[in-house]
Amino acid sequence: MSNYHIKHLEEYYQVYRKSVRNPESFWEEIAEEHFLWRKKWDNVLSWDFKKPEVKWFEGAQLNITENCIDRHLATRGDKTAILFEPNDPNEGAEHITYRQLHHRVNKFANVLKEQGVKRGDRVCIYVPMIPELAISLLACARIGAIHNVVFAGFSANALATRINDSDCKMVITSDGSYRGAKTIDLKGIVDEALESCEGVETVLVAKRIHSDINMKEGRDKWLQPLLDAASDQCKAEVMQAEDPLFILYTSGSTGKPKGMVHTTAGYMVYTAYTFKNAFQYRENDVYWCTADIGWITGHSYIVYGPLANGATTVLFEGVPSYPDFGRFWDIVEKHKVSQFYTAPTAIRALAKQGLEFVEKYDLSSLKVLGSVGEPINEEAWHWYNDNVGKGKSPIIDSWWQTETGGIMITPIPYVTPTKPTYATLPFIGVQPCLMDEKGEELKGNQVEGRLCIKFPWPSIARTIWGNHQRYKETYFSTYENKYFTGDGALRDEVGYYRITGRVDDVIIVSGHNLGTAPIEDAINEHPAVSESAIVGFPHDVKGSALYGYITLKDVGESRNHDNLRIEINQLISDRIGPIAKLNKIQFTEGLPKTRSGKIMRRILRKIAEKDTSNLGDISTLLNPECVQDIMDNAL
Ligand code: 7RM
Repeated sequence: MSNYHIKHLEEYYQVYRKSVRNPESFWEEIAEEHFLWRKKWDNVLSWDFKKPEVKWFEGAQLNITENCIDRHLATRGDKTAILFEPNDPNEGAEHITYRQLHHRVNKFANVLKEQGVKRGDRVCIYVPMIPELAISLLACARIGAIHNVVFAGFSANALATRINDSDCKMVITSDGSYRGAKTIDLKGIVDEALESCEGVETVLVAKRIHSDINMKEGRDKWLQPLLDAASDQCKAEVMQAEDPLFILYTSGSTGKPKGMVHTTAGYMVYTAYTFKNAFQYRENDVYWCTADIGWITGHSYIVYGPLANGATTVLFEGVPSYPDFGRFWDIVEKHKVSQFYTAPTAIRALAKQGLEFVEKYDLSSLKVLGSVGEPINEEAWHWYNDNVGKGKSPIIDSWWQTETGGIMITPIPYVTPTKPTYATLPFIGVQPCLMDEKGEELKGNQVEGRLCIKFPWPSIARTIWGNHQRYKETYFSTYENKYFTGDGALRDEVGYYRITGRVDDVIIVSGHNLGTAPIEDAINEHPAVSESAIVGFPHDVKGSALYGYITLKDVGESRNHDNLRIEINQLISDRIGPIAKLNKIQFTEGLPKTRSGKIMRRILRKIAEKDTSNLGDISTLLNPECVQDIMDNAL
């Protein structure tokens, strides 16, 4: 038991050392003591990063839903598993207990079976943030079907690509979805996508907005009547440890999206163990991650990790700005949220709104604040720390990826002293290293390089669906025998890691390697600045020079832009050095972002390079309209 819940720093170092010296016996002990197995493994780990091939707990048999639901029934049957907070606060929250979740997942699983879904089949889930979304993932897992969740903000084209690539035979969706004051015609998007998806036989439609939609005879079926008629008992399919649990697409910098494949046992063990420790979850806590289940953060830290720990996990349908910018804090107060996990983009958007929205609410239930998705800039870190955490809730800046399945580098709250903008120390069992351009590992502290992982952890993605070669080339070919993350990082004098941004964002100015994060950090400290993004553009003397796109807090900022430019460069000069001063500064109305809130520097780089003939597919952006505006005003 002792290793499962880390409580102080010395213990962290001790358990960490153990996990690195003898990973197999370490993970075996965790797996042995904290999960329900139908059969134990024959072999804890076999791996070869050259092939690449990784297998954890081979020979073991289990079903992840028995771990996330059934085993809690005896002790937590009446505890809230999922706390659904709808888009419209007046609709009222819905508490789904573990017992109710058990019934609903079983019914849904039986419907899937009746509709011809078999073990190993792929099911596409294109559902907004309503309980049916979490339940549909679990229903697939119950019967051994492989879920492929597509974020319900993606276009018909993006949806069709993902359905076809993984050859899904069924799509689960809803009539429509709410997004603040707007509704979205999801079923219409599905209909359009399916015009180019021949393999889809059945579409199950949940009712959410009660809109008048088209139902295609023989293909489309309303979900509710099928659920009503189904039995609430469904035996869990006994799965092999390495059977795929799900596919989740992540966009590559070039080419089509990559269907990352996660398997069952290792993913379960790692997401459960990281959840328990990175959030210090205790039995009566209410935990809330604001991500969408359409991203890996939602898979691992709304659904599987929390439920495997018998936690109460909030599922929020809405947006931070509806009915006003106090919505997050209203929910924290109402449900006495203890752990709150969000993204820097959301923090910056809320910080821009001023303090009155935060100060109105009682946030004293909060114990842990989390950040994920992008480097959190210093200014946003302090805003979060001071105004949300009131200086007493540690911020866990957690670094990880769709490919890693779970959190890899993070402070453990109340254990690891935090440091703004630092993800700090590797999680238990994670062996990061930094590499230089020549492929040599940088030893010791105070070094900066490319972030790799030397040894497999249980939830590493096993392949790219249908393209193992691409998996090998993308992650295991840059450095021999190492998993390459694509991120740059530095290690400070005590061994803390700071992620400096994607390596393709690293800009070499007059021979100096500059990461985007520290420069953006300095810029964002300026009181008039809301957000910024830095890219390089060709320069005859420096090789590359810096181009900054900056969004001001007050769009109609009346101050002289030239003065602002001088002040901003002065700040950069003070914080980093004159080498990092910007050659060009363009003030923008907004920055292009992915649907999960990451700034798309690739597009900004093209504009800075004056190469806008091929911007790639911008239709999946959150705000494609800002691209034209940026192009029109480019310097
Ligand atoms: C969980 C998630 C992965 C990329 C990753 C980084 C960036 C994520 C942090 C971060 C700095 C962080 N999965 N990233 N977390 N950068 N600090 N705490 O976001 O597949 O969608 O993205 O996101 O570049 O490689 S993801």
